[in-house]
Amino acid sequence: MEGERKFKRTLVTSALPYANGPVHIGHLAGVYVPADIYVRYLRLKGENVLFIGGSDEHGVPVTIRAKKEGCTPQDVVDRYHKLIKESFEGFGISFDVYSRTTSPTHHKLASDFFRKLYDDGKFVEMESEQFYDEEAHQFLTDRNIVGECPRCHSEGAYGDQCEKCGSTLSPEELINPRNALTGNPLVKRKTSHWYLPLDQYQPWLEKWILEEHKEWRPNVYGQCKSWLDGGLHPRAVTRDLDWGIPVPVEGAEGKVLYVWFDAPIGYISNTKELCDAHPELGSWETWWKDPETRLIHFIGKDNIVFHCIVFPSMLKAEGSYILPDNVPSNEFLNLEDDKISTSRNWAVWLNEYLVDFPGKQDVLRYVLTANAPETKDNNFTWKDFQARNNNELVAIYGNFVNRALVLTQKYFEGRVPVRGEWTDYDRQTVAEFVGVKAEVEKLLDGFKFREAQKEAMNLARIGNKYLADTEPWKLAKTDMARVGTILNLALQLAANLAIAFEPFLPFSSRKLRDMLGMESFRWDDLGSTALLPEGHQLGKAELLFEKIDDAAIEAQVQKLLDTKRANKEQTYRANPVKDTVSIDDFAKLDIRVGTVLACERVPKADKLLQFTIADGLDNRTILSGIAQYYKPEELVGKQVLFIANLAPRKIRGIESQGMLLSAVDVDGNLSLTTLEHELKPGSEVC
Ligand code: B3M
Ligand code: ZN
Repeated sequence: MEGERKFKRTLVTSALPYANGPVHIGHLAGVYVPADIYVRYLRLKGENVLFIGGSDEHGVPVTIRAKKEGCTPQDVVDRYHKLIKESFEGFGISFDVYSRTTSPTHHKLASDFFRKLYDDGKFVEMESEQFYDEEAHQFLTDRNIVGECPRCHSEGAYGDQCEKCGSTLSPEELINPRNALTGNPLVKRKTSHWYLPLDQYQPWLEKWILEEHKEWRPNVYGQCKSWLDGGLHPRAVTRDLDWGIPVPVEGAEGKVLYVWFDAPIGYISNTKELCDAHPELGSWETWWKDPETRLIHFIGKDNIVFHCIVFPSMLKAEGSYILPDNVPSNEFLNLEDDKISTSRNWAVWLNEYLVDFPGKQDVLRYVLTANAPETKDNNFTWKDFQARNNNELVAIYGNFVNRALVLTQKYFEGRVPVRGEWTDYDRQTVAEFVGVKAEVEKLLDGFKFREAQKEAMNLARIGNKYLADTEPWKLAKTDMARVGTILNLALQLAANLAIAFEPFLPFSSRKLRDMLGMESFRWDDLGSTALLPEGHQLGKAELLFEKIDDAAIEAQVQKLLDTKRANKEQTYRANPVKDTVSIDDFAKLDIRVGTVLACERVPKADKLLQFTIADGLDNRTILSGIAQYYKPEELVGKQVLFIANLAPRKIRGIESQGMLLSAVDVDGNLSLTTLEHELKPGSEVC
């Protein structure tokens, strides 16, 4: 059990983001900021720790993006790997390595890993029927198949999910399944794949997780339990796809490792790349195979099953690896009460934030931690962002530090004053802040980052209260020695803040250390009242944080409103275009303008309307199935388009002499085509 084991080193991984789009605040809040806080904390304590990151560059979404943009999958991942890496650097996410799953090291390691399991007989090979596009000579994955949703009947539902009604689907359920990109119809064809028989690992997983890891976060433990209670099934670890790591087995041409098989191995490959380049860190195998290594995976909640069930089963099957000690996973962060969505562009993109708020990385780090979705989904709003900056960072932390420094400049020429006898009140203040260290440690060790940051902020609150209560500016005329004692303590507190906040707000902490001219800088010094020696010369006082005004916030809100509007204009993909026709074929259709002289319902037919149309020759009767959409009286007098030479047909005993043209959208909304301005009846469409 946790706590009884002794560890020599900690290996921290954070989920490898898909390199098919930029990263947003949801990523930062869910995974990278908490992981970075944890790693910085351990480093500050002098522990042996590595922080592994990288891009996940395989998988279907990359290929879809490439096809849409008319470039290669490699182009896509090159572009986004760079952008993502820069965003993380911008926010001070302090990876020891940030590599990518297209690297040769990874391809070899993942391929060898698969081959070992294959040789050891750990997979089962099974045949199944999958959708196949005969024209493209290609099996299609769930995401590449679209069709009509069997639940809400909207078009464009994916083989795994309908985005309109949110139902989870399998491709078999779609009505009229087609290739999402080409619109080609699909057939079923047999294919064979390798499966990891998770059912065989079930008893072991039950013991390992449900009995031996009761300390995991309730959301993580709960999700694992419900997977296990539902019974595990074999999972395919290969795919028919041309983007990924080729399956290293003879006769497996055209097949690659499933992205969720290779991606977690990326943690291992990236560690290997790092250790191979820096032998002083020890061998990668020590980090992954020595039981004295503690392995921690930081992930988002949609990745729990892969990190707690699938990957550990792979590691167990391989046999020589350690297993994760903990998998701190966050819930989701919403944005302005709406689910963050890459496809709907509903996000605050990190690369854009860095441009819009230069130098304010810590503000976002602070707000995302203060609002971290640790136990339930949480919400980010720009108003809250502004309030937390102005009322907490500026008014509490920044204000305290600034007062301590400016007063020291004013009365002591920027030198740490001599400390006299402490009063009872001083001692009480010290007692309060000395306890902060143990409290923050307990919270960080338990992955409670939100609470931990709050506790760190309390140091600044204590400082503010101390200065407000002791009012050194009033004593300056009468008791300079007392002023010195007060400011000495205030400065020691400020130095404590620089340490306590380093994991959370590294940029501000750096700035504060520079202002204080701090040399010693260790976690263990937290709680000390002698961090800055008497007479020590401080640096220049600058503002740690600045107010964010309404205009900056309104600009961000406006950006989101623009996205909402753009989404209303296009949230779907229209049906693929039908086969090409020649101009001669088109010319055979005689489309004309008619004026509606009369319109009435057809008795006993709730869909039909009967129109009398003036067509510039004789009037004609046309039936149209649009009664659900229009009241007959509102159409009289309108000009419409109709096909004049369609063979007449009898419906309900009435002859319909043509067809009115209407348009219908994917949601089933219908509009009759009308004219932009009036023309003579019988005018021809050309
Ligand atoms: N790329 C999914 C994600 O970005 C996936 C994580 C892989 S971690 C090995 O949410
Ligand atoms: Zn649906």
